[in-house]
Amino acid sequence: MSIWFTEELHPYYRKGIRIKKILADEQTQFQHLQFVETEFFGNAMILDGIIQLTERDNMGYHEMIVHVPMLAVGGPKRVLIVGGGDGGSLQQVLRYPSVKEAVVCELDQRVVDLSREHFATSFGDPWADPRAKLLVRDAFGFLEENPGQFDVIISDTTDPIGMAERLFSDDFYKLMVHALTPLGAASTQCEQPFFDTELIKKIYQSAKALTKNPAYYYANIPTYPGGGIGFMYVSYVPWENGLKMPYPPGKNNYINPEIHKAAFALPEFFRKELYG
Ligand code: SPD
Repeated sequence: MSIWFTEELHPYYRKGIRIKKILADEQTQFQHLQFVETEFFGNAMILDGIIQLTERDNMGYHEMIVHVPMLAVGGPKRVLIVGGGDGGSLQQVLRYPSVKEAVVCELDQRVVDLSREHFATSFGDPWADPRAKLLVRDAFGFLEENPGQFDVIISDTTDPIGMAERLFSDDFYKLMVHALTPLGAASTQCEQPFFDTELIKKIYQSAKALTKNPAYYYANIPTYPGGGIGFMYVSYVPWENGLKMPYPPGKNNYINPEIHKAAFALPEFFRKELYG
């Protein structure tokens, strides 16, 4: 079998990947969950018709969303991942020997179960690490119950549609910053400069009102709209602190010192929109 999957996140833009085989296709309590074997990108997870990750290009996303705040904080002990049921961010977090506990707050148990099965080649089984703790619940309540508890928070979410929309709100950013330790740092999935300029500006304003050194950075991921995605770094600690820190044990496939620094350089139209 060889079929094209076309993603239609935006009404004015489409992209496609060729699929060899459908590995799983089910309606969970929360969403339409699909795992497919693609022709070029390895296995991929699709939620409600939107590509979430592929084995071949997820490293740009997971290494950048994780290592930028982890390195900036230096020696983080307690880490929270909001969403992230596929295990990609967890795998990167657990590379740090300083981490004592990595909590993943994921709403959909089926995302975890099927990712363990279909991404085992890429991610191993990070859930088997005794430091990993899975909470199948909504993150809002958990953040509320845990003020000042986490050195790093990673908001590894879907797009701001339906139930995930709240994770892009001012209320969420307030709760997230409240759950950080004073010198902690957060990073959030923060969409695409061309397609989501107004949303990113709004989020930057929220982050600016809550911390001293927020900044937007970007990674190349060919299977996402526009070929990449950005992240909001949210902290009192400047992201540049991380440039001096050694990488954790294990192999990097995307981040290196040059990419780390360059990721914060923004195209002029967007830099002006965001920073004035
Ligand atoms: N438009 C696609 C955005 C996908 C963001 N979520 C990725 C989850 C990977 N852990």
